[in-house]
Amino acid sequence: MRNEEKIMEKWNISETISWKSVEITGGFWKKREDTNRMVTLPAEYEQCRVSGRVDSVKCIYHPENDNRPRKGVFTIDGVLEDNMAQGGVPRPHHYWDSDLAKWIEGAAYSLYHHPDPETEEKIDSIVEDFAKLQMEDGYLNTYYTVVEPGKRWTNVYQMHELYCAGHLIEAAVAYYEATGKDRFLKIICKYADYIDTVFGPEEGKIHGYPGHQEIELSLVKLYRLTKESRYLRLAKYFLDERGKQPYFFEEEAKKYGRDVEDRGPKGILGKSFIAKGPYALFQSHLPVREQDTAEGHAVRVTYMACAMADVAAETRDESLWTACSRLWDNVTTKRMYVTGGIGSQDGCERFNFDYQLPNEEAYNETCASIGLVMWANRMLMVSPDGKYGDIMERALYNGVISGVSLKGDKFFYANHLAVHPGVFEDRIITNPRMFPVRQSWFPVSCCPMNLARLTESIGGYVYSRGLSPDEKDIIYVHLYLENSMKLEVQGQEVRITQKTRYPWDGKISIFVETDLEEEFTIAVRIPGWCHHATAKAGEETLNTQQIEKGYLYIRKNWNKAKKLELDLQLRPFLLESHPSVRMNCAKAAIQYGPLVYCLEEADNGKGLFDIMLNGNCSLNAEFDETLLGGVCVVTADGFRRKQESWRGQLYLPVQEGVEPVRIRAVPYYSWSNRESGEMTVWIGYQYGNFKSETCVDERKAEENESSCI
Ligand code: FUB
Ligand code: ZN
Repeated sequence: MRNEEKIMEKWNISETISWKSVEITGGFWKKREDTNRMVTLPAEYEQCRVSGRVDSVKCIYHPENDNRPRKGVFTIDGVLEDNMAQGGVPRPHHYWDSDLAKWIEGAAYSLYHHPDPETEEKIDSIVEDFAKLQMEDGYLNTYYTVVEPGKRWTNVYQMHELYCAGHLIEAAVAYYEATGKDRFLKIICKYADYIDTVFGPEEGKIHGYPGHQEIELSLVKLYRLTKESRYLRLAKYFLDERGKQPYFFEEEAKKYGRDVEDRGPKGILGKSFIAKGPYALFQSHLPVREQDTAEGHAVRVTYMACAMADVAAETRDESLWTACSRLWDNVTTKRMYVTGGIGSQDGCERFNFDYQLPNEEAYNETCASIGLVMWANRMLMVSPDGKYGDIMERALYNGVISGVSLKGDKFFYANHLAVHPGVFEDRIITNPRMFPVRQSWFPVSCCPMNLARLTESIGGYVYSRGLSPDEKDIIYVHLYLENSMKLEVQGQEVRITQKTRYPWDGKISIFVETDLEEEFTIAVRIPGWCHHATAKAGEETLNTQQIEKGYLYIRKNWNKAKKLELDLQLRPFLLESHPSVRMNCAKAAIQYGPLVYCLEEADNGKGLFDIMLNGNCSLNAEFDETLLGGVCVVTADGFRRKQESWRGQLYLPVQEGVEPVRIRAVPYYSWSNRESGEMTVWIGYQYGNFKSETCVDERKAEENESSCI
């Protein structure tokens, strides 16, 4: 066997089954998709219109007519708020193009299964504005055309030109795939071709890379669509160039006379802000292949890792894949919340050191969890391993969809794991993206649009197709949701339909319709949380012990078997954190299937942080269709200290004595859809047993008073 064949043999790459082939037909995700299409996307468009984003592409802003103050180069929430408040023509922000692009992308996905001329017209009109905005040479960026003309590529470090370009590319690919119309795609290819003439290893080009990753993964998408190898080459170049010395960001700053130590208006940016090395905030402290911990801005890490996995898959690049897997392991075993939230630190929206996962202050940008889902999906394509599928599902059902209200028009940017409204009322948390209740919009509104595009393309995360060693098809099922999917296997049509009430019920029926008489494999993910699963193919009961890396492989003539029935036993259970997560010591969280639960004041009254469960408590799950759009409520017997027995004291000697309470927990994603109040995911937990009888009432008041601290 030749060497390269040996290397190829190691790779077991699958291909995604496009969102186009998968129609969501009912259940949990149909509701979400419908709300997304009918409420979220229109609400977001309206916000983009009112805030000036839609019109910004029309070039109606003229700097010479604008006397409003500028607040430094790195202008975020404050400047955007001023922009809105002061009236006049809004000054386009340097990443508004990306907001519009993400909206177009989400809306484009919706058009395929739900054609809607009005939405299509809105997209076409923005596309026409972009067409007019585009320069002769292909350059396309609103900010640098109307706000700072003549300064393109002078601050690739901070000003998001390549980031915006990446989102435009993703939008154009989606719109082309959804409608077959190629106008936007042609505009975007011209831009990508131009970018390829500007950046690269050749003499005379900029030897640089973006401050905010995104273009890399989008270039791989464009390559996969067009088969133009220069797009893949450029994606790889951006990855390879990152972290080389001398640092590009420093060279660029020097070239344009900026202070390399400038930390921006909030004092949190700059070369040396985090300890891991220069530019670690932007994952540029080391070449990507040498990075072994996830440092800095969380969304950037995920987008970079998506591209690393994609490029590794396309080019069979082992060291890139190894580095990507190392980052994955670091994030998911040491730096991720139980909800799949990542990036615990609000300053710079970044990762913290291992196990630093505070609950009230948790930042957990919705976009970062979305990035984690995208990353997990790409990991699955390179290596079908349930550890990726499990995290994809965890993030999706918890940290991602918590980002939008059940009605679809309010959003979380930061996703806390515990909330006490007083912390916000007293302005202890003042970050303009952190709130105790969902908001209609944010000056920086990356998250709402990101959520919309993910929800609308959820079908693309359900399946993939791989090959067995004897070259027979394997259809992987990564997610369980009601849908109908069509594909070709060995030249014949196969339709796969899922029927299920998942995540409320673990029974999943997968119907296979085909005339194909040859065997092929369906591989279903048995989630890591599932301790007991049964499966039947046709009438044959399968051995669910024979799981390979989280998947049960079932090879059959599916024309004969016709149906696969899976029963993933769902029961609520308690889980704890690694002992090094000090914030969660002596605490447990409730999980039911893929859903993480929380306590809300609306169900349990005030003082959630004093509630305790113990090892003997039995958890009960019951579906309540009238609550929060229909959810399983988990109840259990717990304990809490009696507030009234404290008689105005702050500290008292420890006493055994608590009152019993019946706790009611709801899925984390559904919290904050009723009156505002306290919330906690982690609940006090006693490993031993309490004496359940209350005894505080029997204490003598004098005793209390004499011994209080
Ligand atoms: O900078 C562009 C986007 O806005 C980032 O991905 C988010 O974290 C927010 O800063
Ligand atoms: Zn965001």
